[in-house]
Amino acid sequence: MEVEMKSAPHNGAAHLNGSPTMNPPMWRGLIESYRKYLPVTESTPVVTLHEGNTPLIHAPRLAQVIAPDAELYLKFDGANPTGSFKDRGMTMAVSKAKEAGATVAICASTGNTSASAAAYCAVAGIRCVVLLPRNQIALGKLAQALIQGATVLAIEGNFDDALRIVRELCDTHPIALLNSLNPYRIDGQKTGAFEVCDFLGAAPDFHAVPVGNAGNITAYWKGYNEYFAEGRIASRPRMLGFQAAGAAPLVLGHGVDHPETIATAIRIGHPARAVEAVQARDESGGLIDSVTDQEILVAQKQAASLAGIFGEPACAAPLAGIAKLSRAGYFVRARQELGRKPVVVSVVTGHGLKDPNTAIAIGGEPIVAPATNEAVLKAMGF
Ligand code: AN7
Repeated sequence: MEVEMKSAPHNGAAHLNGSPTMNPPMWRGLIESYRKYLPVTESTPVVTLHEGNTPLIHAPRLAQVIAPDAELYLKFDGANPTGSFKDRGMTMAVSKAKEAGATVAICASTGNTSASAAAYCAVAGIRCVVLLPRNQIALGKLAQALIQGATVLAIEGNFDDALRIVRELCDTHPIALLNSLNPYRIDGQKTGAFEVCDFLGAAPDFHAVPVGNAGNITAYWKGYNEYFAEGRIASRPRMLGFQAAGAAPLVLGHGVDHPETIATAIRIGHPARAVEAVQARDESGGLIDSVTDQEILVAQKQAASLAGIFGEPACAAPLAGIAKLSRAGYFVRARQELGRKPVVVSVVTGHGLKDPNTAIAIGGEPIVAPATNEAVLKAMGF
């Protein structure tokens, strides 16, 4: 991977880079690392928390159980500063908002966007307002938005209602829109595809993502296309998008007015980037399918207990989807065509600690034991 080492006039930590005590030097965030692919200029103020550069983790034990005919890699975007992939889009969107002189920014959110927006606005000194569907936000995300100083509005409606309000307010007031309708969000998030290719040295055969508002599948497909057009990769992956069964407008082919799923991050019935998501599916020869909440919870536990990766429920949708495709022989066929196991990347878009309540509900109760060696050995089954 190419990491530019030029001085960064807008990066407050720039003096640390190249310091003899830091070897290798600190990752400077995705704008500095992928600057030539991003719509920034030398005068764009870079608002960064050093997001990106998240690990791509080979997960053979998990693959053995959910997709034995695939080489499975998890792109752990829960390792971003606020714990989700939204930081990739937010460093771009907030940098551009600051460049444009915005003083107030707003977003609707199922949680992660609000946590990320609040953090980057805190860095930028921009007032942040977030609209959240009341009682439908995972605990950690709400905590983040609140402590990072956003004005948090719990809307008596769902995400789609909140997004409609936000769009209308931004049309009529001088407020910066931070949802993924903002094209800079997509540009930031496409760097996830660059990292996958840079780390693997090639494009994967399949790329799986959870789909909610459909910004991320749009962004990844854009990123793969840009690397392909430049000749940095020789092929592009098939895009595999997965929605929760109770919130699956792109599978049904029409909007869902009352979306329901335990994966609150993707509890979205009218995705803003539906057209682009379908385009990514069709151009790549991929698919968008749905999985049940039960399948999601099983896959969340499997990823945590077989790969050590604790993602939030939404990230388990693609893993459940991969398992479903595997059971239907999808990867056996790909393996026969390729003459090797297909490389499948699944993005773990948000950290499991975001939603401790769901994890505890499926994780089971601890075993209570007296504080003696004997009791502990007994509890261990020795
Ligand atoms: C963990 O935060 O929509 O298809 O408002 O938090 O790009 O919407 C979050 C979405 C996947 C879906 N995984 O991505 C929000 C929000 C996690 C997420 C998605 C979300 P998109």
